[in-house]
Amino acid sequence: MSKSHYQGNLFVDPLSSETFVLQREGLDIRYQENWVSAEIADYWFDCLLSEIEWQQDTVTVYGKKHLTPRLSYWMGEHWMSYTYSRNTMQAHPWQDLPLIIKQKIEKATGHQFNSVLINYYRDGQDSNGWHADDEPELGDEPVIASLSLGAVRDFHFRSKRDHSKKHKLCLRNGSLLTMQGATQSQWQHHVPKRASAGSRINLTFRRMVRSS
Ligand SMILES: O=C(O)CCC(=O)C(=O)O
Ligand SMILES: [Mn+2]
Repeated sequence: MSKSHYQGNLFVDPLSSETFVLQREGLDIRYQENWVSAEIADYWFDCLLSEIEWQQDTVTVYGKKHLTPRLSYWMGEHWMSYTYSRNTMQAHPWQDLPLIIKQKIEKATGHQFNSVLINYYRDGQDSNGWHADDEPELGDEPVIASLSLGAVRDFHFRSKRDHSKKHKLCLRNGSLLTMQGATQSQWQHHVPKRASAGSRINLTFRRMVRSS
């Protein structure tokens, strides 16, 4: 594990130079760099960029509507709806490539998923604010598998109880981050802006246990 992959002061259990697990204070994550080769990651990036009908959602914060600073698209089973920041969204049907990726991730992680939220960060000005994926639709202690394609971006965690407790990863092209246990109930995460970053697509595979 090199310093460039992880900055923080948690105990880290290195599985290999490119894989590590952090399990402490409710944070429970596993990061695998080069989960797919750069060649495959670049190919998937190009396919998704052209095949998905990207949307820019609105969120309501303190009664004011804002456009999210990224584009996104949500796929899942036909019965699914999801409420996020007072917006209820209906899942779009699965497309071939996300379904193939889902199956590959299920095999690698041993966890089953039934939906994916795909985010497209057009450049370093796009971002994802502090939040936790702790909606009731995801059940208790959800497992979320997050595949990164394209530009490297920082990924920060902070404890919900004590915002001064923070940890930071760099999510690289072709990497897979798995978050589980109490990660969503006890921690928040965000992707800050990054000057002059190129474009990036992130897929977070989730298992919805109920509709909203
Ligand atoms: O872009 C990422 O790496 C994370 C995306 C995320 O946290 C989300 O969509 O809930
Ligand atoms: Mn999230």
